[in-house]
Amino acid sequence: MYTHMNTQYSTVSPGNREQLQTLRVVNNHCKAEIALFGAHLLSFIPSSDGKERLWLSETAILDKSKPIRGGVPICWPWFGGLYPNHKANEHRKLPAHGFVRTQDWRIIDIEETKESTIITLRPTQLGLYGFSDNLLTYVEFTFSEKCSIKLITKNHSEQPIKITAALHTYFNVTDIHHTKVMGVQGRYIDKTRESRTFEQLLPYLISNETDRIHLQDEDNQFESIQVNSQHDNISIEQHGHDSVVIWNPWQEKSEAMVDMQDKGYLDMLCIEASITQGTLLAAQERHELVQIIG
Ligand code: TA6
Repeated sequence: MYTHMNTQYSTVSPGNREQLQTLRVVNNHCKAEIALFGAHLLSFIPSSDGKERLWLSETAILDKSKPIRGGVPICWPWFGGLYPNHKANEHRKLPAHGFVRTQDWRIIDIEETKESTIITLRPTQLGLYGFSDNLLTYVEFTFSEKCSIKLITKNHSEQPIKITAALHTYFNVTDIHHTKVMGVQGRYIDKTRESRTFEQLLPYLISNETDRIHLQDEDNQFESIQVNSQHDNISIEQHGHDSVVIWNPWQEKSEAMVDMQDKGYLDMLCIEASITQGTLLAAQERHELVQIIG
C-alpha cells in the first residue's frame, strides 16, 4: 500500500521537462526529485542548510532521447565501455554506461514514515544486449537528512554473471578552482593519459580535464569522502564499490557537449561510486552498490 503524503507524482514539470514524469518528495528533512526515466535523481536539498547537492546541466536534454546530463545517472549492467558479459560484446553498438539510464522505471513501493521517505523503482526492460533477463536490478532511494541511493543487483539465473556499474553522481560545487576532495588517494588509472596508472597527489585539487578511476585497495577504501568548495561542503559515503571515479570534462569538452553549457565544468564534479573492475555474482547472489549523500 502506498501512502503519498510527502510524495507527489507529476507528469508535467516546469521548464523543458514536459516529457519527463517525476516523483517529488517534500518531507521533514529534505526535498528531492526523481525522474522515472533512468530512475534518475535530479535534485536533493536537505532542509538543514537548504543547499542543492546535485548539479543538473542547464542544457540537459529532458525529452528521453538521451541520458540526462547531471543528477545521478545509473550505469548498469556495465560502466563506460567495459562490457563484462561476453554475449554483450557480440552487439556492435553498445550504449555507454549500460541500458537502464535511457528507459523508464516503474514504481515498486513508496514508504513514508516520520524519519524518511523510501522509494523503490525497477526498470521496465531487462535482458537487453545479451544479458540474462534473470539479472535483475532495483534502486532504493531513502530521503531523510541524507539521501541514500542503493542499487541492488540480483542474479536470479543459474549462471554466474559479471557486472560493472556506477552511481555517476554530478555534485554542485561553488567553484571548481577552489574545490578539494578528501578521502581519495593512492593509485589511479588516468583515462586522459592512455589509461596509465599514477599516484594521486594531495591535496586533491582539480585544475584540468579529470577522468580518473581510483582503485580500492587495503589502504584506500573510499568509504567516506568529503568535498569542500567555498560555500559547499558535501559528505559522501559509499559501499559495495571497487573504485571511485572522478570526472570533470573541463572547458574544451564542456563546449563540445550539446547538453552541457560552455562553462558548466566550473561548478560541477562527478564523484562516482563505481564497480569498474567487475563483480562476479554467483547464481542467486545479490549485490548492493550504495552512495549516501549528505
Ligand atoms: O565516468 C566518467 C565517464 O565515463 C567519462 O569518461 C565521461 O565520458 C563521462 O563518464 C560521461 O559519459 P556520458 O556517456 O554520460 O557522456
